[in-house]
Amino acid sequence: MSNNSEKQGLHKSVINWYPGHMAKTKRQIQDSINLIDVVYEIIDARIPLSSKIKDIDNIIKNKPRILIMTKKDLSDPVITDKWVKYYEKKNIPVLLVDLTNNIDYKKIVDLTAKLTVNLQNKRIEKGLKEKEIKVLVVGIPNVGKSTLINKLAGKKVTSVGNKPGITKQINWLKTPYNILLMDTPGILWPKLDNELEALNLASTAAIKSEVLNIEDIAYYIITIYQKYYPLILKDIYQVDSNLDPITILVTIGKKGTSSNNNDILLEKGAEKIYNDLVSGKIKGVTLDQDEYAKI
Ligand SMILES: Nc1nc2c(ncn2[C@@H]2O[C@H](COP(=O)(O)OP(=O)(O)OP(=O)(O)O)[C@@H](O)[C@H]2O)c(=O)[nH]1
Ligand SMILES: [Mg+2]
Repeated sequence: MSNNSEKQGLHKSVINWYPGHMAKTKRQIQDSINLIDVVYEIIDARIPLSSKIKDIDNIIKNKPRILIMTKKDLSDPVITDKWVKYYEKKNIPVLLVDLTNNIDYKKIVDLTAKLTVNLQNKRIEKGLKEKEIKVLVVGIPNVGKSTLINKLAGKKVTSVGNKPGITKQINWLKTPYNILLMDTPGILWPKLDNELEALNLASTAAIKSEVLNIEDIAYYIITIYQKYYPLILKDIYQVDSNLDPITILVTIGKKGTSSNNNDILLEKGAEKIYNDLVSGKIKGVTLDQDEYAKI
């Protein structure tokens, strides 16, 4: 990886992105954590390692937690299964969901009720009525926090979008399940000093493509396809997966443009590769392969 990165001119100094609202959100979460009964920690099934907030345990302390892996419809099912087992082995309750359907989110309601049954029973024993369960929904940008909240609310109560930074402030939102949800802006760690991780975040639009460089991101995506998913190159893009990544990008860029300028073709190819992955047109891809976790 470091060789590729040097070739592409990817320097650590560029990967220093920490908008002010993230630090603020983190502080606000820490200030209200005592109110919270359950935490939904949201990660993207395509990057189950890179999308996990590094200091999450410090933020959410020992609150009951459900690790929710979204975008199961977009990830590689074989590798995803390994990641689910990896987290389950760490005794973290994991739910794998596709938030584009109307079924999967119900598993979240059921597990929340299970995790809070003791708390509710204690109240009933004391003659109190069941309390509304306060849930913190936390994760990096663009993993589907607000989409999940809209599903649980049964209607659009918060904005969603396929780019980072849609949610700008903390909001409390009601659901019909006696669950009150706290939507939060995506947070990241101050320095993205792991290049592979930064490329994974950029390839799934958890950070803006401008934070790195679209050609570097596309080059990286091509290397992933070459190593793990060569059929995507062969069948979807009709290119020879054994060519070097730059030639592959230029070849893809040629489709739909009359230019002969290789720089323009490279840029067009890079944009196509990036947009096709980010938009979900390309499915069945996991960027954090199982070898990274030695699972
Ligand atoms: N295919 C697919 N798309 C999903 C899924 N969950 C969310 N999305 C899409 O992912 C994008 C991001 O969703 P949001 O709910 O805005 O993400 P967020 O975590 O709230 O993002 P920020 O507010 O920017 O932190 C949207 O385009 C959603 O439609 C899923 O399970 N499958
Ligand atoms: Mg949001």
